Amino acid sequence: MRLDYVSIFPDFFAPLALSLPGKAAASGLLDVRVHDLRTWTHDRHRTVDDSPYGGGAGMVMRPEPWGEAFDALLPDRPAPPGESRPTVVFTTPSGERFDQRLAEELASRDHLVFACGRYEGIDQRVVDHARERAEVREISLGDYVLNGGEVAALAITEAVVRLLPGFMGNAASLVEESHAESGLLEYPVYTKPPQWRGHEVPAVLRSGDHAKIAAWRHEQAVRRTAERRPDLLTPSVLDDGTPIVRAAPGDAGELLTLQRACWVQEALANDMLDIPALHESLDDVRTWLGEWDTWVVRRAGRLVGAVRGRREPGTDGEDGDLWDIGRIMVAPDLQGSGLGRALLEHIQAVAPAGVTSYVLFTGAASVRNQQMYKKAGFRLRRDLPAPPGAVVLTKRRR
Ligand code: 6GU
Repeated sequence: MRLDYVSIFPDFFAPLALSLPGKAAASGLLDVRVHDLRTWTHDRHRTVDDSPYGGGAGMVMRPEPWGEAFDALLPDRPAPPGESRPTVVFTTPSGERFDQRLAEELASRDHLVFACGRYEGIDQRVVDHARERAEVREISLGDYVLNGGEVAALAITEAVVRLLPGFMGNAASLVEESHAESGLLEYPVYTKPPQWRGHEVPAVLRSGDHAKIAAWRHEQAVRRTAERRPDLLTPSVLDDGTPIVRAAPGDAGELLTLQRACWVQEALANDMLDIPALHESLDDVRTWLGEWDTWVVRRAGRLVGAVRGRREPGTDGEDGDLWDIGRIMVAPDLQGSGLGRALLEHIQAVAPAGVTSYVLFTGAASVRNQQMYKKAGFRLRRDLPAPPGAVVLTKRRR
């Protein structure tokens, strides 16, 4: 992954050389470049700001140096097929809120350019111009104001880079780390000694009873979340407030209709008439409804979306650590509305504790689906077996 930083205070990025990203850069995983915006000024005072049109307090960053910075850092030709366009991240308190989901999205990119504003902001035309040449995100860390976007860019970098495969030994260290995906805050953790300054490690953690420990941790996580972040406990709803609810047996008929509509589309896109889901009967749908955790969305009484998830049995017949996601279906007139993405988010969130990875399949030629899955942090796994005409994607749970 290539990372560029443009700022009038390039010294802010010195920590990148010593921290974990520094090590990743040394190993070749990251290509990190820091730039002084004033490189692209031409006057004696190396001016980057001026007073705002329309009046008001403070100064605004002039567009010309930014334009030249983009000329230097962004390719002037469209991305070759299979390679993503660069993403320009403007760090600004008026941006969208940064969170783990956005970190995952940025981690899937090949090239991030951080444009760090100072003063009252950057001339809006810089953002509009960048949109013509790259994917653009305006991102804020939260509802408070920093003097500039440099510290925010560092925070975003750390959250993104640790998600890259091959980073910090990766694998196991990330898996157990956070309950973020279950929508709960982390439970409290303890280590030796068992007694310290009059405080004791809870006895259950020393009992060796793994089921009891898991239950205690879950209860603690729920309690903490209710106290500190009650907003996280609200049930899954779409942006407009429409709830995502568990499917009922009576939904089988409508599910079959939706499935036919969606899988005819899949069949045409992949030039494959023998996709099994296309040929299921009402009884087939009734049967899988009993075996899968299935969720649906209703709008004006009509079933417009669905998704199902199921735990893959482990090798020993016990519950496995893999959550199999499938049948993400959106009514044709609502495709592209974000409903599929919301369903995908939801089915990950409801996976039971103990699940450590998600897996899903889609048509090899279903480009739009694959794009959505990649945006959600899934990775194409050509190394894993897939049914004929399909591809498999996986994602680690956090
Ligand atoms: Cl990204 N920039 C600035 N200047 N202030 C912020 C921020 C960003 N996020 C929160 N406050």
